[in-house]
This record gives sequence, structure tokens and C-alpha cells, in this order.
Amino acid sequence: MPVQSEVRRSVCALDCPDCCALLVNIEDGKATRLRGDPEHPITRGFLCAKVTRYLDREYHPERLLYPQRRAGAKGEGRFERIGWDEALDTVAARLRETAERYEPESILPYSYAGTMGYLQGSGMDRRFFHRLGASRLDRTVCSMAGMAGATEALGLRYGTEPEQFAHSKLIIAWGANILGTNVHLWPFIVEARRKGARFYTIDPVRTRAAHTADRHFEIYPGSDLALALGLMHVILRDGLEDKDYVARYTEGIDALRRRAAEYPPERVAALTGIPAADIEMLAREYATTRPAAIRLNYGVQRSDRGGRAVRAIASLPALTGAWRDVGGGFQLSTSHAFQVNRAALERPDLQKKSPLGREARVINMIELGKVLEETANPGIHAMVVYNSNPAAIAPNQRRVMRGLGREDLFTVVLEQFQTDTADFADILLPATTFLEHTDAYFAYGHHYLQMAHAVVPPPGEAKSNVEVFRLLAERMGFDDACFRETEEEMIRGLLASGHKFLDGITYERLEAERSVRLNVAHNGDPFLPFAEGGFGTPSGRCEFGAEVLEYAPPVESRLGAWADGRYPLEMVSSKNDDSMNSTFGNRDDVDRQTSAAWLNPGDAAARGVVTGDQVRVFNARGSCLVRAEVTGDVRAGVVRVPAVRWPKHSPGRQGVNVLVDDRVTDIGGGPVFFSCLVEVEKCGD
Ligand SMILES: Nc1nc2c(c(=O)[nH]1)N[C@H]1C(S)=C(S)[C@@H](COP(=O)(O)OP(=O)(O)OC[C@H]3O[C@@H](n4cnc5c(=O)[nH]c(N)nc54)[C@H](O)[C@@H]3O)O[C@H]1N2
Ligand SMILES: Nc1nc2c(c(=O)[nH]1)N[C@H]1C(S)=C(S)[C@@H](COP(=O)(O)OP(=O)(O)OC[C@H]3O[C@@H](n4cnc5c(=O)[nH]c(N)nc54)[C@H](O)[C@@H]3O)O[C@H]1N2
Ligand SMILES: [Mo]
Repeated sequence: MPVQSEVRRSVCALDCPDCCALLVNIEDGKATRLRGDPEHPITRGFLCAKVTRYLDREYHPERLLYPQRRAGAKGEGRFERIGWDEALDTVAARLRETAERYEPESILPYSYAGTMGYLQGSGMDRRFFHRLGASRLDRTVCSMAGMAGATEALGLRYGTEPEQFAHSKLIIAWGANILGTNVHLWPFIVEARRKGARFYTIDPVRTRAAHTADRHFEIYPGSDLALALGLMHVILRDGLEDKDYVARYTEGIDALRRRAAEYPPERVAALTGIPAADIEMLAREYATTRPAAIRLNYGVQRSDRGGRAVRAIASLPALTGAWRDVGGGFQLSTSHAFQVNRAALERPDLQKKSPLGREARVINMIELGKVLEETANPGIHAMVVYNSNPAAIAPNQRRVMRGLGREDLFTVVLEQFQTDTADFADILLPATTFLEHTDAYFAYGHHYLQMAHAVVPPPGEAKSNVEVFRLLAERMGFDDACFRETEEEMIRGLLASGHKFLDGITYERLEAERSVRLNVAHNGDPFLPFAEGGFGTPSGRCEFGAEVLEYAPPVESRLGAWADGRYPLEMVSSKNDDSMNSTFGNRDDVDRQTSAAWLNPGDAAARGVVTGDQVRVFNARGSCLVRAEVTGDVRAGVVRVPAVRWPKHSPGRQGVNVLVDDRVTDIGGGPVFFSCLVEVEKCGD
């Protein structure tokens, strides 16, 4: 028999700025090869290591295939197979009962970015929970602090296109692990460097990108606001600002001058650990090199002053006029340019039809542990988890686990794999992967809107999130037409926003082209969002906001309010290069990578620790056993634990997030993963 063979197009749905276009070889209905689309302007024919191997995950023997019901204790992970009808009937009955007995707000949806697809990530699910009147989730765990800071400065969170980095003469990767988390920006940086650009990194960790950099600035975690103010100090002191740009398009320069005057390089050196001469040099080069681009990623904002640090950094290109240039400016995220019709997609108006008849309360997802402990107003009695693994990724893990372990909490989990969170489910439902369902995709590192259909059938009885919430809506008796919409109708709805960036981008065009550049500029011209002002702030100008930019060290840092010498090291649990948060945590090699603590040679020697030793990383919240890796790639005083290991693989089921507090950032309500004091000790020989 001849083998039926063809190549189909897909899109990688993992939570990454690059949102790659994929080509999938299909033979006899099975995917046999996955490649980056060579014709996609950003993917450019290559994939990261983890997605190159994605078919191992797709066809992994541990994929969840059938609906299951809990058969053991909470968290134990023992289940028995049931049918879809029984599973859905049980879920619908329990949700209805919970809503009636307590209030609809005692039901909590919990989801994040397992898939970046619009429909599977924030489509039918949102409609369902709005109609039900469930508590709403503030999805803060990743980027809200930075978004809040960028919004304060710029109003519109637009960013420099990746393609333009090829034209830069100075590129600063600021808290951005580009080769690990955003590798499709790299070719543009390589091209710029070939043409003479310099490339600098600012990070407490010497990442692989930092190893190749012309200069690496070893900063203490959470001190970036001080550094930004130090740079502003030098720029303004020496008159290096773009006076014309500042006068025309910014607000608050006088107050900024006064604020920056308080941060001379010597003071900033003491706060950041970066020598004063380096601060002078960096400021001068940044202000006098054109074009200059800053790639800020989310590392900086996972700290107490993270939101305002982003505000200050996002203001730098307005001070120097870097927004004027092709290849200049700033990129934190490009996602705001995807001006789709969110209301049509998520239908917040359905809340009026819920038993509450009003907007439901909002719960900050990083406070999950706390919220599950509370019993009043009303307490949470049912939870539906999808696209997320809170038992591994949420801060204050012990508290989260305690909450998930509550016998009286009814928990539904939609998952592809048996994660720690899945272990706590009462009803566990098998979910499809992006190769098995239809979706449309924005990106947060480029400006191409994409669409993909299923390229292979789901294994076993797996269903997409859209399908599960559609079926649940039917069982709950929600008869609004939107619950019967097809994927195609949902995509048509989200495209119909009337925003000029989506002009002419129709379903038909997406179907034909699969990846379409937003109309961010005419005729494919470079997108220069703020070359002539046009900020989205109340004043229409870049708002420096000096009055709120006073720097204070993170409370958990060597200079911070909680420092008392007991836990002298600052822990950064930054992203692991070869995985994706806790996704892929079932892989042995990923488990090894994420069960290590990187220690500076001086800090290791002081504790009698050598590479390979078992060490305990601990603080008052808990402790976590890992293997020591002694390396100059992490600055003195800092320990790095690559995130995120599956807790169930750790002794005592304590992952790195037992160490992390669940307090929130200055603005945006974000987490403080990278402001965490710990001590490290060698475990018995
Ligand atoms: N391979 C891989 N890729 C990923 C992910 C993954 O887990 N693995 N996760 C995806 C997700 S969800 C996200 S949000 C993005 C995040 O992408 P990034 O923001 O690039 O990743 P992070 O590890 O959060 O932080 C970036 C860098 O900031 C540094 N850093 C930590 N604290 C500070 C600080 O206070 N100041 C400065 N200047 N630097 C600091 C870290 O050491 C790290 O090298 O990556 C996405 N891509
Ligand atoms: N210590 C520490 N903790 C962190 C971070 C850190 O840097 N350090 N990073 C934080 C950040 S930035 C983020 S974004 C969060 C990420 O937290 P999460 O968004 O929870 O990310 P993952 O851990 O990758 O878990 C996603 C889960 O979704 C599942 N999934 C994927 N696609 C689908 C689908 O279509 N349907 C369903 N039902 N499930 C699907 C996957 O199998 C996976 O188990 O973690 C945060 N936690
Ligand atoms: Mo994230």
C-alpha cells in the first residue's frame, strides 16, 4: 500500500513571543516530522529545541486519553476511567449545585497560557463562566506588572518589530534571555551585529546570549528601576536627551530631572552592583548611538518595584528620541497591536444573564492559596482548571497544595498530561494539543496573526477546551446562540473589531495565507509607533511619571526590608532554556535541568558546596532539594534555580515555588518570583 503523505500547516501554541509557523509531515494520518516554516518572516525555517521534539509529546504514552474520576485521596493521582457523558453530567450537576447552595461566585475558573490560541485560551470558556456568574480570574501570573508599567508610560503597549532589530546599531537585552525564550529574535540581532551593531545584556545571570554579548552588566535582581534612573541621570546631566522629541512628545521632564538628580552613578552602583563607570558608559552609548533598541523581557518585572521599573525603562527611548528610527525603540511585547474584538470572543455581557446579574468579583490568580483558604464572601467550592498547572507554577506552593487538597473543593482539570494539578482533580478530562484543534493566534514577539486547523486526530477521547465548554453549556441549559458557534464563527467574530490594524484581514484571507501581517503600517513599511508621538496616555505624550519612580530595594533582597541575614541569597527561578514553564516537566532531561541550583563559586565555597552536591534551598516558607551547580554564570549573592520542575518529582513534593512569596508587585498585581531570599546548605554526605 502506498503511504498517504502530505505536508500540513500549523502554528505552535506554546507561551512564547515567537508563535512559530509550522510545517507538519503527515503519513497515514500520523505526524512524522515538524519543522519551522521557511517562508514565515519570523520563524524562518527553524524551531527551538523543545518544539523540534514536540512530536514526542504529541504521541507520548503518558498522554491522557479518557475522562477519569478520582479513585484515591486528593493529590494521590489514582483515577478510574469513565465515559464523557458521566463526566460532563457530573461536572454540570456539581457546578449547578455549588452555584445554588453558595453562590455562582464560589466557582473559580483557573487558566493561563498552556495554549496561546484565542479560542482555546479565552473563548468558549470565558463565555461559559460569564454566563454562569463564576468569579473572574485576574490573569496576573506572567506579565501584568510590566503591562501596567508600560501602559503608564506609553498608553499603547506597542513595540519595535523584531525585523527592525536588524537595523539597530545598539541592542540592549534587558532581563531578556533571548536564546532561551525568544530565539527567533536572534537572527535579526546576528544580522545587526554583522553590520557593526553592539549587543549588551543586563541580567543577574550570564545567559547563553550574555556569553556572546559585547558587554554583560551583572545586576542585582529587582534593582532595574535604580539603573534606569541612573542612566537618566547621566543622559540629562550631560544634555544627551533629544530635546526636540522631549519637548514635543513627552510629559513631566522637569520632575524627571529632579528625580534623576537623586540617582548619581555612585549611588546607583551601590544599589545595582554595576560599577559607576559602566553606568556612565552605558548611558552615553545608549543616548548617542542610533538606532538603539531595547529588548526588555519579563524578567525585570517579577519583583516588588517591577511595574515601575518597566515604566522607567519604557520611557528611555522617548528621552533619547530612539522611537524616531527604524531599528530604534523598545519592545516588551507586541501583543497590544492585535486589536481583535475581545468582547465578541469572551462575551462579558453574558454576566448580566447570570444569576448574579452583575459583574462577578475578580480574584488575583497569584493569590490562589490564600483564596482557597478563605471561607467567607463566599469561599471557593468548585474550581475548573485548564491550560495551567497551578500546583507547580503558582507562588507559595505549600499554601496552594493545601488548598487543592481540600476534601470539600470540587476540582475539574482539563489536561494533556498527569500533572501535579491533575493529581488533585475530582474529574480529569483529556485535552487536545494544538496539532489537534482549530485556533487563531496572536503573538507577543511579532505582528503576524495566524490560524491553524487540526492536522492530526486527537488520541483516545481527548477533546478541545472549546468543545468541552460547549458541551457543558448545553448541559447547564445555556441556550445563548454563542454556545453553538463553530470555531470558524468564533474567528470571524474576533476579526470584526473595526480596528485599522485588522483592516482587510478576513477569515478567507487567513484560511488562504495562514499568517498575515497586521496593518500596523502602510504597504509593508516599518512600524514606527511613536516616531511622532501618538502615545495612548491621557496626555497623548510619553508620561515619565517621576513622582512614582522613587526606588526602593525589593523587600526580599540584600538591601530590602526583610533582609535579616538568615537568608542571604537572592533566588532567581528564571526560565529553563529547554522547556516551557512546567510543560515538558515529564521529560527526564528537563527534570534534570530544573532540579539544579546555580551557585557562584564564592557563595558555594563559603558553604562547602561543590558541583553535584545535594543541597537544600530554603527560607521560612519551605525548602526544596536540588543539585548544586557551581558556576560563574550567576552573579555573587544570587542563586538560580531554572523553572519549573514538576513538584511530584521533588523530594517531599516541594518545588521551587514553595520558596516564593505570594505578595504582589507595585502595580498590576503581578507575582514576585524573582524577589526571594533563601539560604543554601549542603545535605548530609
Ligand atoms: N525556553 C523557554 N522559553 C520560554 C519560557 C520557558 O519557560 N522556557 N517561558 C515563556 C514565558 S511564559 C515567558 S513570560 C517568557 C519570558 O521570557 P524572559 O523574560 O526572557 O524569561 P525570564 O526567565 O522570566 O527572565 C529573563 C531574564 O531576566 C533575568 N532576570 C531575573 N531577574 C532580573 C532582574 O531583576 N533584572 C534583570 N535585568 N534581569 C533579571 C533572568 O536571569 C533571565 O535571564 O518566555 C517564554 N519562553
Ligand atoms: N518559579 C517560577 N514560577 C513561575 C515562573 C517562573 O519564571 N519561575 N513563570 C511564571 C510565568 S511567566 C508563567 S506564564 C506561568 C506559566 O504557568 P502555566 O500557564 O500554568 O504554564 P505551564 O506550566 O506550562 O502549564 C500549562 C499546562 O497547560 C496544558 N495545556 C496546553 N495546551 C492545552 C490545551 O489546549 N488545553 C488544556 N486543557 N490544557 C493545555 C499543558 O499540558 C500544561 O500542563 O508560570 C509562572 N511560574
Ligand atoms: Mo509567562
